[in-house]
Formats: sequence, structure tokens, C-alpha cells
Amino acid sequence: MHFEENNPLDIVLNDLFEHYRKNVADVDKITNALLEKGVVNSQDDIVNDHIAFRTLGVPNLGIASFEKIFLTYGYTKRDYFYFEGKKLDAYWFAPPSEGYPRIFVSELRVHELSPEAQAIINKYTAPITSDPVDDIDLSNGKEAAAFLQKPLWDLPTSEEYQTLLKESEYAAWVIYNRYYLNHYTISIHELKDGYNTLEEFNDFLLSIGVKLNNSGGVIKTSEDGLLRQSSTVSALYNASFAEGKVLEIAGSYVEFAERSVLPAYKDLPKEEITSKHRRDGFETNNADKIFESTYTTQIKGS
Ligand code: OOG
Ligand code: NI
Repeated sequence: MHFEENNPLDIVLNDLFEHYRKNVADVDKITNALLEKGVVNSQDDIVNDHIAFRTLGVPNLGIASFEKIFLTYGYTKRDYFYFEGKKLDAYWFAPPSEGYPRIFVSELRVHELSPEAQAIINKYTAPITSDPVDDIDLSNGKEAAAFLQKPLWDLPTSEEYQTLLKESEYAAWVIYNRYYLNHYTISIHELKDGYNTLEEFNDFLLSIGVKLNNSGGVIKTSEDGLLRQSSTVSALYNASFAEGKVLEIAGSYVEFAERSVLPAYKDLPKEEITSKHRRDGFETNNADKIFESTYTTQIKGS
């Protein structure tokens, strides 16, 4: 994945990816191993299926605020997803043209948390009295990219973080990591033979020592069988909290998606198959398990 630095969306996506790549060691580890094996010739040969962000459902923030950035850049809002147990809502957004990743944005249903957890979140978000996206010039890609790296609220204390963690791992993740890119996703079906099924690719990942999320099984399969996904488990990072204490907490991860050709196009010659002939969108049950790539249960489990 690489875009020319000539339009705001390209600038934003490049900047998000560069920050993410520097922080998440598995990104370069996987790319370098693919280069070494001659599977790809550069990072640009890796097709990015989608990227994901997490938000808080409070006034002036959440999907309603965040989506303005990518709607302005030509994305289209698509299906709604609801995750009852995790208290999340989500939408996916289709890209303006081929070559750009889909975007998956989720939002915590903050009003459904305990009064204690709500009070912690509100302490940090209440000072945000207008939608911060309204204050940025989205035609300026550098300004939009900087916005996505800029903390919108103060750092919590370690105690507040741990209180949130006990009730909602997602809440704890967002209060600390904010709009950091949550993952990028390698399109497995775009790779060469030997690496273009999730089984083969996961074997390759295990061979280079990458740990995979096993919640609900390592390969998550949609009901129609056409969207299969796996993901790494986040590493632990030393994070400094408001009072100066350092805790090891979850950051971001890498995902892998295999989209099969839709039944209507099953007889199309291989050379003619493009992304529009493949299963699109997302799947609630797959996503529900992929969220856990940043959860303590996955990070601390074997
Ligand atoms: C997003 C989890 C869902 C997918 O592809 O279904 C997802 C997250 O962890 O924030 O990425
Ligand atoms: Ni994903």
C-alpha cells in the first residue's frame, strides 16, 4: 500500500500507515518475511483490504464526528453492525475508488456502561463541547493527518484505565490509544499461489513466530463462507499515565482477509477476477472475535 502525496486522502492514509508501521513490530516483520520469500517486491505490492478505528459514543465524538473525514474524501457509509456483549456499534465505509482500503469504524455505547465507567469517560470527553472535526480544514491533508495523531483529551490515570479495563477492554483501549490506526489488513487472495489461502498464510505467520488471535478459532468464517479472517494479537507496550505510572497495555494489531469469488462469478477466468467479483463488506460474528485481538484474554492466553 502506498499512495501519491498529491491529494488529502492519500496524505492521510500514508501518514496513518507510517505511524502504525513504526509502532506495531509485526507489520514490518511480516512484510520483511514476505520480501525475503519473494512473495512481494515491496510494501506497495501488499493490497490493504481495510483499516479500522475505534471511537467513543459521546456528544461531539463517535462515528458521527469521525466519519465526516472520510465521507469528505469520497467514502460511502454502508452496513450497520451491533455487538451486544461488547456494547458496540459499527459501520463500514466503501472507498471512493479501487486501490483504497475499506474503513471499519466502531463506537462504544458509553451510556450502557456502569455509572463509574461513564464518569471516567465523561471526565475526559466533557471538555469537548463542539465537534473537533468541524474545526479542521479537510482539504489540507497534512492538517487532517495531524488531527488523527493529536490527543483530543488528557491522559487518564492508571487507576482509571484499570477500572475501565475490568468493565470494557474496548473502553480502556480507546481512552488511551484514541484514533491510532487499530489495524491494517492484508488481502490474502491477492498474494501468489502458496500464500493466497488463509490456511497457507497462517502457517507462514506461525513459521515466523507471529501469534494469532484464537477467539472462536484462528480462522473466522462468515455465514456464507466467503469472507474468512484472521488477526495477530497486539503486543504489550509501556504506556505512561497521568500520574507518571507506567503500565503494559495493548496497542494495535494486523489482520488478514481472504475474500472468495461470489457464486455468480465462479466460472469467470482467473485473470478477469477483480475486487468487485469478490465477497464485500464485513461479518458481525467475525468482527466480534477480531475485536479481542487487543483484549487481555488473547494477549495473556497461550
Ligand atoms: C475492529 C474489529 C473488527 C473486522 O474486520 O471485522 C474488524 C476492531 O478491533 O476495532 O476489524
Ligand atoms: Ni478488520
